[in-house]
Amino acid sequence: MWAAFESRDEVQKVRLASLLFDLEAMAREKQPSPAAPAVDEPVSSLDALDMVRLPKVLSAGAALDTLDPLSRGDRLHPECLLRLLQQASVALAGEPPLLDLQAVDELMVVGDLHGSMESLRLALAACDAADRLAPGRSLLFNGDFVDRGSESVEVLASLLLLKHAHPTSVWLLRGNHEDGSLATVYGFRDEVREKYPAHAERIWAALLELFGSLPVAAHTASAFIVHGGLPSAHLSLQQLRDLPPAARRAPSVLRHAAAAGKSTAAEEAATGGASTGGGAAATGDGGAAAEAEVERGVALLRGLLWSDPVAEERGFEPNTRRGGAGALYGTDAAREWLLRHGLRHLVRSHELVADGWERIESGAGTSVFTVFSCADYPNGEGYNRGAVLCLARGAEPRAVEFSLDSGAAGPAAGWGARQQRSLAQLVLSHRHQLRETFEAVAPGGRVGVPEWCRVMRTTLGLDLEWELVQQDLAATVKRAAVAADGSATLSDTGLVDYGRFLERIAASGGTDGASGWGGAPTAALEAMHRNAAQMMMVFRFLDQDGSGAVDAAEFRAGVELLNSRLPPEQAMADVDALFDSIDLDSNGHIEFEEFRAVFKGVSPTARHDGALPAGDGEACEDIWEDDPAAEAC
Ligand SMILES: [Mn+2]
Repeated sequence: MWAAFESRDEVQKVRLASLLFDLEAMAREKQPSPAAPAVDEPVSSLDALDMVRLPKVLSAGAALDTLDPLSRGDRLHPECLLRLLQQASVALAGEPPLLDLQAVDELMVVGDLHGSMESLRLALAACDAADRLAPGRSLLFNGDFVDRGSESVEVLASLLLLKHAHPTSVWLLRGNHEDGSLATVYGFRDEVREKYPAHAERIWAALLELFGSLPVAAHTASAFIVHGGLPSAHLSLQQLRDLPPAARRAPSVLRHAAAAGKSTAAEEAATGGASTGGGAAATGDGGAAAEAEVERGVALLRGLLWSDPVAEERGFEPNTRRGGAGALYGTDAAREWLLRHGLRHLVRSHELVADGWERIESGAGTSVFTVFSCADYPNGEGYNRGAVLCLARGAEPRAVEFSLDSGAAGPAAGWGARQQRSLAQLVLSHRHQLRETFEAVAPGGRVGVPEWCRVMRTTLGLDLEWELVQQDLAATVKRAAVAADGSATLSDTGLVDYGRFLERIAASGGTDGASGWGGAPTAALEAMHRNAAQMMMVFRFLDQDGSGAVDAAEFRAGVELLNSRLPPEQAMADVDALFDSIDLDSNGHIEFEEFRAVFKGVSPTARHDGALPAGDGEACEDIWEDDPAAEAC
C-alpha cells in the first residue's frame, strides 16, 4: 500500500530534479565556475590505509576478491574507483543499447538494489552466483543500483567488478536513477561527496560517463527486459538498436524539451560536464535535425526507464504518478506489443512490490513481471521482501524471494516512522483545504468513515488505502453511556471528528511536536509549506557562497527563472512582497533560519499579518504543479 506514497514522493523528487537542473544552469550563467584544479588533493595517507586497492591490471580473480571487503563496509580507494569507473564505461559503451541474450539458457534478473549491499548479497545468493556462473547462465541487473540506500558506491562498484570478472555473463542495464539529475536529489551524489570529499567532482564526472554508457534493454528468445517498460505502441526493437549514441550518452534523461531547445551545452554543464557529443552535432548544417533526433532518443530512453504497467486494459496513458515521466501501459498494450514481437514476457523493475516480484497476466499467454530486489526498501526502513526472477529456456519464469532477517517486526506491526511522519506533513500542509472540504460535506463537524476516506483521497491526491490507516490517524468518536445500575458502556458512533483530527495532526506534525503552526496559517504559507523540500533546495542553491543568506537580487533572479518557465497567468507576481515577508528582520537578506521558519511552520505572528498575499502562495504552488517532465512526454 505504500507504493502510492512512494510514487508521490517520487513525483516531488522528479520536480525537484528538473528544478535543480534549471537552477544549476542559471547559476552557471550568473557566475561562471573557475577552472577545475588540475590536480586533486591527495587522499590523506591515514585514510588510504583502510581503503581497498585494485591492481592496475585487474584480473577476474582480483575483481572477485574485492567483493568481500566491499560487503564488509571497506571503501574502495578513490583512484581505484575512478579507474574502475572509467574502464567500465569504455567496456559498457561497447555493448549495443539492446542486448541480444537469445543464446543464454538461464537468465537471472535482479531488480532495483538502491544502495543496499545486503540486498545485493542476498540477490546473488538467490541466483546461486556469488562468485561464479555456470556456462549458459547469465546474470542481469535491471537498473537502479544507486540512491536511497547508503551503500550506493559499494553496490555500483561491486556490480562493475562482477561485470569485469564475467564480461559475457553479467549484464547491467540503466535504471531511471542512473541519472545525473535524479541521483543528485536522491542522495547518491551526497554519498559520493561524503565518502570521497577530495575526489568527489572527478568521481561524479566519471559516474555521469558511466550512466551514459549503460545499455538500456535486453531480450531473450521469449522476454523483453527493461527497467520501466513500454513508452508507446510504436516502440520497436530496431528503434532500440538504432538509438542515437548521443542520446544514450545523456547524463540525465530528465532534460525537457524547453531546456534542450535553449541550451544543450548549459544542460550538460549543469549535470557535471560530461560531454555527450550532442553539442558537437549542433555545430554542423544538419545540427538542428541531429539535435532533434537526439532529443527524441532521450525521450525514448525516459519512456523506457520511467513507464509503469497497470493491471487493466487501458492502452497507453500519461504517467501522472511519476510527474509525467514515461507512460502507463495497460495489459492490452503489453499483450499486443509482446505478441507483435514474438515475445511472451515483459520483465521490468522500477516499482516496489511487497514480495519482491509480481506478475500481471496480460492475456494470450503473455505477462508483465516486476522484479524488485531491494529488501526493506528504502534503506532498511521498509518491510518488503526482495526477489530475483529466473528466466530459463523452455520453462515458465520463476521467482526466488528473500528477506533481510532483521528479526524486527513485520509489515503487520504498523507503519514505518518515516511514512507516518511524511503523512503527517502531507496532511498538515493541506489542513485548510481539508477543513473546507469536510465542512462542505459534513457541516456538523463529524463525518462518516467512508466519506472521510474519500475526502482524504481526493484532497491529498494520494491513492492510499485510507480505510487501513483511518483508525490510526483519525479514530472514530466513542460515546459512553451510563446505565441505571452505574455500569458504563462505550459505543462507536462510526463518525470521525474532523476538527479534532486536524488539530491532532497539527500538534504532532511540527518537528518539535508542540509548536505546530503556532497560529492560523494563511493559505499562502500552507502552499509554501507543501513545497518545503523544493524551496529548501532552492535556498541552498541560491546561497552560492554558503553564507547562509540569500539577497534580494538572487531571490528575484530565481523567481524570474521560474516565471520564464510558466504560462504568464501562472507567473509569480509581487516578488518583493514575497521576499519581504520571508525577510523577517528586514535586513535585506533571507537567512537560512528565516527560510526554514516558513516551512517548519514555527512562524512568528508577524507572518500572519497579511504581508504575504494569498495569490503568491498559490502561484508558488503552481510552479511545482507545472512539471517540465510532464511537458516533455
Ligand atoms: Mn526506478
